[in-house]
Formats: sequence, structure tokens, C-alpha cells
Amino acid sequence: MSDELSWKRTKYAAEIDVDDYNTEVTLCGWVQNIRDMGKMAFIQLRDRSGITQVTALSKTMDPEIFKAMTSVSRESVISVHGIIKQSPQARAGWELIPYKMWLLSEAKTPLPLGVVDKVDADMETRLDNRFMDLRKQNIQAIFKIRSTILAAVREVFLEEGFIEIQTPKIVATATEGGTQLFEMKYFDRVAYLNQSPQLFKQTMMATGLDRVFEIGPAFRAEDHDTVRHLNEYTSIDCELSFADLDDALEILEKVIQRSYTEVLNNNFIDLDLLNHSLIAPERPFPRVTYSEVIKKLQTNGMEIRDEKTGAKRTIEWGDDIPLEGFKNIAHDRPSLYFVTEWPMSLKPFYIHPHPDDPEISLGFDLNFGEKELVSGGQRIHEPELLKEMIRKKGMDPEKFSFYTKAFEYGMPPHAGWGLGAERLTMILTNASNVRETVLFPRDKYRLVP
Ligand code: AMO
Repeated sequence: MSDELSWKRTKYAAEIDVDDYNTEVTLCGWVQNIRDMGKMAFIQLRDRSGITQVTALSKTMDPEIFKAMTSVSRESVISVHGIIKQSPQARAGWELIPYKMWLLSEAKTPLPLGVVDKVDADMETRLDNRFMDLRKQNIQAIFKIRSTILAAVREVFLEEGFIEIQTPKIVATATEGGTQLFEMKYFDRVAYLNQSPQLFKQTMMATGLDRVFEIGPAFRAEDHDTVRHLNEYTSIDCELSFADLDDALEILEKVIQRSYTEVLNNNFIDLDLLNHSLIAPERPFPRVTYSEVIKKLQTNGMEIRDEKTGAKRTIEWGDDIPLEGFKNIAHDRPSLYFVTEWPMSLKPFYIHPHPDDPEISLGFDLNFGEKELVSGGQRIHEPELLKEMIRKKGMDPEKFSFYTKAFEYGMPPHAGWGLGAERLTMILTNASNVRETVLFPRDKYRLVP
């Protein structure tokens, strides 16, 4: 053994195979557990790929190193150089017999949060100590899957000829209606954090770039505290021109399908850690109209509270579908399905009316059971109609002139959608709370860390 040995990692635990037996390696990570048997000690060394059993034998080691190894605190960061030996008793079929150890960073005791504790800590404690929470393999699994999803999404967009864009997050007006805006000071003016790239991605359709996508933050000052809403989320947006609703749906189906197949191909260990199994959906996804949903809910006796009178009454055409309604629908449709032909009154001003009926829109949602994953639609590209719709929604088209202007000098027909990265991650990881899918969630109560 040379004195020149470096503490730097030569392999991850999961990279060790039979070819490495009887060879020397350096593994780095966190001390998950130590079992000191006197003459022998077992150390569980965890890196992001898995856990290594380090078997230290006092008689074959420098006593100083043996002592250091057995007295190190749990969750300290160490590097261990040694030899890989086949071992039927070890879970991986091999163990690391150490020659040398470097204590790279010692963990204080007690730990703010256990990494291998049987009892689950509550969400607040976990999020307050997220760096520690993320040491758990099943929590890391969620973010490995999230990373695969975003790579798959990007891959499909690039294959389909989309150009990646970044649009401003500091803006002067609302996008998705006047509520739910975070206000901020912008020198001597008021500005807002953008709720969606909507107006900018549509503006790109007037430039001839034709197909654009953006993966970026969106901010919603949602007052309510639910397991589906965040105040900052990652929006996967796209817009395509010389295109209609069907073209937008087809791209979306490809994006969702590829996300499933890539997770199945790359994250089987993570799915296993999460006790989750997936079946990639087939294209095309089923479609159901808003009217069909309403009819079904009426048959099932769904009642809602009337907004004007406050009295309970049967749900009617024109009512928004509450979560309870979608839970009802989810009995028959537990997986992916589109809801199309929503009333114009329930969709934002930029959604195109149906050519056969001005009350019906060319807007859609994609749901997974009761969960809404995506909204989108065919857009209005006619400038006069657009201004009329802005007015109809009680807003001043003058305030949107920066946007409507782009429609007056040649704007092709276009369509697009917005998909919440966290909502998709929830489905592919089986997370029951959207906060599980963000490193540092921002909700009404949480701004730190
Ligand atoms: P919408 O407001 O429906 O549509 O949002 C689109 C998708 O974004 C996700 N999402 C959220 N995820 C977590 N927390 C939130 N508070 C939150 N709000 C929205 C959901 C939702 O389906 N501009 C349109 C899209 C378009 O037409 O292109 C829009 O933003 O997954």
C-alpha cells in the first residue's frame, strides 16, 4: 500500500461487480450504522447508489484505524480504502475489508432526524431538516425519478423540433386571472412574479420560431393549503404554431408516455424503494367531454353549493367540477384521460371557442384519476376576438397591449399546454403529497429552508 493513496472515490457501491473481487477500491459516503463486536466491526457505508458493508478486523488492521472506524459517529462522512472480498453473508454478496479510513466530516450528535429510524418523522420535521431527510434512499428515489422525467420531456420536445426558451419571471400583469399574484417591489414600481409563461410563449408564435418549450418556475399565491398546490412549482410549457388542438394533444401523449418508459427503463431500483409499479400508458389516451362528466355526476346525484344562493343543488352544465366530482369520476377512470370541450366561461381568455358553438371551448385538461395534470388548448389567434375575450373576463385589453400587439402583424393558428412537473412526479412516484416531489417546497407557511 502506498502513502500516496487518495481519499477520492474510485467506485460507487452499485458499480462493484465480480470483476472487482480481490481488487482495491476507495468508497466514500456516510456512516449509516456501526456494529462493534470487539475484534470485528461492521460499518454500513451509504453512498447515493447503495450501501456497502465494511468489515473491519482488528487483527489485520492498524489499531489506530480500527479504533477510529469503530468510534466515528453515525452519519459522519468517511472515505475507506480497502479490498473487495466475496462474502455470502453480506447482502450484496461482497464486503469491503478496509486498510485505511479518512474521516472527512464528523456528524454532531444527536441527529436532528434519523435516517434509518423505523418510525416516520412528521412532514414538518422532515422538511425543516431536508438535507438529512434526503439521505434516505426512498426520498432520494423521488428526485432520481424527477430527474429522469425532466430529461425524457426535454428529449421528446427536441426530437419533435421544439426550441427551448426562457421567459421573464418578473412581470407587470397577471396571466391566469387577476388573483393569486405575488406582488413585489421593482424599483419605484409594482411588479409581480409570473404565474405562467403563457403570454410569452404565445408571443413566440408570432416570431416564426414555430415550436417552443420552457421548463421553469411559476408562482401562484394560492391561499389554500392542499396536497396538490405549491406556491412555487415547475411548469413544463409548450406552444406550437400552424397547429390545432389535436397536434398539441399528440405531443402531450408522447411526453407523458416517454416519461413512463424512461422511468421504467432507468429507475427500477427507485420504483422498488417506493413500492411502486408502473405500466406505460398506450396512445391515444381516452377522451371524455365536460358534458359527459356533468351527465355522469348528475346520474350519480352529485350536489354542489350554489355560489349565489349558498343552497345545495344538483351540479349543472357550466359549473366548475369540484375535486369531489373528479373523485367520483376517478372510480371508473383511475388513470389518464382528457377532459375536452369545457364551457368558455370556465377557461382563460386565450382559449379558442369551438367553431360550432361559441359557449364551448377548445380547452382541455389531462387528468390522472381525480388529479389534474395539465391544462391547455387551441388558442385564439384573431386579435379582435382576443381583445373581446379579455374584456369579457373583466380585464382591460389596453393593459395587455404588449401581448395583443403580437397578434396584429401576422399570427398563425396555434395551440399548447402547461404541465406541472410536480404533479407528474407525484404520479410516477406514487407520492401522496406534492411537497414530497420538491426539494424545498414553498407553501403558505414554508419559506425556509
Ligand atoms: P394551469 O393554471 O391549469 O394552466 O396550470 C397548468 C398545470 O400546472 C400545474 N399547476 C400547479 N402545480 C402545483 N401547484 C400549483 N399551485 C399549480 N398550479 C398549476 C398543474 C396544472 O395542470 N397557462 C396555462 C397552461 C396552458 O394553457 O398552456 C396554465 O398555467 O399541473
